[in-house]
Amino acid sequence: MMNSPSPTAALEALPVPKVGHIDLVTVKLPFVAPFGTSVHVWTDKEALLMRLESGGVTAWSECVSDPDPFYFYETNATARHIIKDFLLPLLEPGIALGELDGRFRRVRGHGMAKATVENGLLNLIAIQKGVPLHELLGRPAKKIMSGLSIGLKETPADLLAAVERAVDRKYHRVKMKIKKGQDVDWVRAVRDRFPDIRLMVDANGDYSLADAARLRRLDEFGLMMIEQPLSYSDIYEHSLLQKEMKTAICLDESVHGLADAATAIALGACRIINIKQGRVGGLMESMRIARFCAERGVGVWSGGMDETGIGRAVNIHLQTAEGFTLPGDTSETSSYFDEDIADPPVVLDAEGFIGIPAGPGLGVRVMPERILKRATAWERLR
Ligand code: OSB
Ligand code: MG
Repeated sequence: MMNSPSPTAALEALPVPKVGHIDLVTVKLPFVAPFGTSVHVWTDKEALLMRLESGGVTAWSECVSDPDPFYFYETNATARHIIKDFLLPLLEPGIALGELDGRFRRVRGHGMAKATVENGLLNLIAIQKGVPLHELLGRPAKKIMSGLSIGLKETPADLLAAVERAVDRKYHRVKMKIKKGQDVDWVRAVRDRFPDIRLMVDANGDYSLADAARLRRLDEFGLMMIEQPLSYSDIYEHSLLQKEMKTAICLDESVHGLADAATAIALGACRIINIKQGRVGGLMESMRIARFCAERGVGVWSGGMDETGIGRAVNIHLQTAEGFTLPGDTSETSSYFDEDIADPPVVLDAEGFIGIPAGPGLGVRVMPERILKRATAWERLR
């Protein structure tokens, strides 16, 4: 196996910029339709945003936590607490980002909170340098593949209609949520109607090993992968299940960082990893995991947390990094929101690709009047 230089060495050497005002802003955006999973149904997006101001320049970042701990243990309230009381006090202008990363490691877990600060700083540095974020990450621009995540639907007809819309928009792959009792027949309905699409399922941890026989029935549908079939905290049992299934297992919830990815790969618990930059602690850890996986033939893709245009843009820039060979959960803004807080919205081109927003940093413009319209809390920390 190659031992190539770290993909984040140059980023780790960057000095932490001096930051003036720091604000935490909570916004609430209604979804165009409820988003159902095996763990919860969300009807809107409550996002914790961080605003950094430095010498007349403003940089935003988005925490990917939800207000509730149903997908992940962090919540918007715990993230606010950790950012405010433990992470921001470690900020020191002039130290290297790698040094800050090291200081953050003393705080165990809370990757979503860490990612909010780290991504905000990287965005700020990119804006100050006048370069797009992907360029700061050392990566050339490219067209990004698209993927839609379709929530649990009331009826198979609703599901088929949603898949049909995705196919018409030319999405590169379609993911459908499943849960116990809403799986094999629903997948068959989609497969019968769309025999050739790249299709995958996500169970959000709804099954146990006792369901192995049922899960094996999914093998006949030529799925790209099954995402997180077993418990949100499990790696070992997934390795047992993977030996029993033809379909590739993809881990989401149980990978919190590079060490978990290494464990999962060593055990053969998955053949694919969903990297949510927030869940693993930010862009730098995402790049480390993606490189690690690429060197071992494990595919990775960028997951989503139905982010606003801020987090959505972060995920787009991340996908220029080495290793992101599979289409991720990066969909059009309109699949979640009628009106987002940032412009331009994400739209697919005629071949289903997504262009990287042009301009320094994230490349999207955060619209102050839309933030004000959607804000439910605004806290100036300094
Ligand atoms: O499991 O990937 C998941 C959304 C919220 C919480 C968990 C998940 C999801 C998605 C949507 O599947 C991904 C997206 O479109 O952003
Ligand atoms: Mg998932």
